[in-house]
Amino acid sequence: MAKKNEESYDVSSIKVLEGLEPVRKRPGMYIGSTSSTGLHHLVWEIVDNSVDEAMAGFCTKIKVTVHPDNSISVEDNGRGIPVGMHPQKKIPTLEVVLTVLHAGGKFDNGAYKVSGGLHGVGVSVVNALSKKLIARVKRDGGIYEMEFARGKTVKKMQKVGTTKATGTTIWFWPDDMIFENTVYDYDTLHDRLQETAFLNKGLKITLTDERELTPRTDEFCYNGGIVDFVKFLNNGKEILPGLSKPIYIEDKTSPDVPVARKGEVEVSLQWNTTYSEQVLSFANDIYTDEGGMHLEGFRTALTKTVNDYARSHKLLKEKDANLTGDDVREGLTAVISVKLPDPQFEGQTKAKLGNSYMRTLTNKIVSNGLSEYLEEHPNQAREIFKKANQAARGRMAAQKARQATRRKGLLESAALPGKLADCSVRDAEMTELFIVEGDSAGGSAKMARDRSIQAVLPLRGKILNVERVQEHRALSSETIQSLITAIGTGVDQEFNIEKARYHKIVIMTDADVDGAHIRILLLTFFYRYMKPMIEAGYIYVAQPPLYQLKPKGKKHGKYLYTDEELELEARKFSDPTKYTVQRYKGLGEMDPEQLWTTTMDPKNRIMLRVTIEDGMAAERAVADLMGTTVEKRKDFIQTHAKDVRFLDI
Ligand code: 0RA
Repeated sequence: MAKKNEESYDVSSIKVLEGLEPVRKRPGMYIGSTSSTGLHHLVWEIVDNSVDEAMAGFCTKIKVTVHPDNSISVEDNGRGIPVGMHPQKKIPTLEVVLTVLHAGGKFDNGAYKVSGGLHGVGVSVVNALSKKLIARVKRDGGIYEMEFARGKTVKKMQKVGTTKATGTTIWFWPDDMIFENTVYDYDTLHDRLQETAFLNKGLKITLTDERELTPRTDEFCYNGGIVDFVKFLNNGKEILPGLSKPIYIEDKTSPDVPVARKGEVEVSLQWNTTYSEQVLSFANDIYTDEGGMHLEGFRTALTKTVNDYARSHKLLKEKDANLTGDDVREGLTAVISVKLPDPQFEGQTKAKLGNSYMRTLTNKIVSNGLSEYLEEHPNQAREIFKKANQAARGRMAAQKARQATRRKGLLESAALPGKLADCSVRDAEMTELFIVEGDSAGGSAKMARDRSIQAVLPLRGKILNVERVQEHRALSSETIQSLITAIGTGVDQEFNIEKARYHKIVIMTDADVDGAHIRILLLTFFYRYMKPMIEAGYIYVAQPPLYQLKPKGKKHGKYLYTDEELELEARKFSDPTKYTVQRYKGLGEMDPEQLWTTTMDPKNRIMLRVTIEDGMAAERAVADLMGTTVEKRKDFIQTHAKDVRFLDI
């Protein structure tokens, strides 16, 4: 990343709008929420500003530090926030940028900026929501410092030294009057900053955690950019022969194109031998979870180019039907990253790129780049075709399998699986289906349940890992068929949430590694085949107790659900001869009455609702866990077996 020459900055181009009171009054409007997500948003806001400097060619390094008191500093070697007097406000521009809403004021005409939606709300928003903030700027030969508290200036700007270097350091302390908690999560920072580094080839981002006795540091710098990103996503998976080097396509509009239609497109692709696709799209470094024009353009180009190649090279015969988009994307891992001066973010979560010219541009660039690649790499082209053709056959087989189940369903008039112990109430809003591991626990659950509203479906053994087989195989598995018929919604094109026979589907497994495995396999099934059920909040995980602690001589004790609870409770006795602890290894060790009171009784039980908080993380976790590497999966299951957070897969 080359540093451009310093350019003079016209301070009058800063647009002055309003003070910071509205931000403190309604923080959610500016950073989405005051939960942990909002807390981390403060970091993204500052880092995005530094990344803007990088995209404009002025910054090569960003250093993020979590200090022992959970304050954060972000240091960059960009141009530095301007320090000259602001002509209207008669205070330093630095102070304007930090105390006036929407005073970002970077009018580098046609520059790509990280902005849109909750992004790019401005450094002043971070200032408003910090109990203390120190800004240090190196610019115009000097080092300047100023300090704020809750958005108000505490120390006026001062020159504290001289330097030839340029850059900005923002050090802030999130306000505990605003945020529910002010503790930063290292993994969250790690993952996002790594992603930012992947998307900005050559930009060096370091992350340091000073909260530990021995500070942890990670350094992200990828000279391969999104090619390295794709390799990273495919790490541990078997790659299609000859494709160990991901395909890379890049181009941009010519200089004479007006700003309103200007753009750059970068795409990297690599197929693995699994059956799922993982295509991540970004616009100006923002993850576009809902896709949009760039993704549409990419998809159309990919399908058409592969079909055209297959036709012209006689891989597809005249009588053969075209490959579908799904066929071509089976096993595909790809990253699409576009840059444009004025991105429009639309959709439910403002995560869908709306600028329609980006569809045409992406389509054109990907079509040209990919057809050139295929012509120049005939062996790879043949492998890609083979994979897609195999997918097409699988798809046709799956279609037949579905038609068969539909016919069967009609003939046997909604035959429910024999193992299902259904409930008597028919109003889905009131009813619950417990999916139970093993016949014996299934038996206990059947006896324990409230038969009017609770149904029980015992599963024998493990369910198929749907991530590793083609759809037609998954759908012909007996266990999976019984799940689908019991739930009633169907899958794929036939999926209809209105037909759900229960609005609570409860996964109830043993509290051991096997139980955790079955739970993940079930969640993977729901994620891949019935995602709207997760989105609707219909999927739950039961929490059976891990222990019962009984005071000596007493018949009944207290049920405990975590190791921490056990420790707390045991401490109340301190003399270990005064109590006994029973550990429940499986549901089968509880009698029906215990199972009812601890785990199934709606008045007492603890259930966790499965959510998809972050679509991309979910996508990655599922692919990671359920892809081909056993090692990664084992690792995850063992570390997360008792960790309820894994639910936000
Ligand atoms: C206003 C104008 C310019 C840069 C910045 C702000 C700026 C903000 C942040 C926040 C973190 N790092 C930053 N780096 C720069 C443009 C300056 C110019 O044109 O010289």
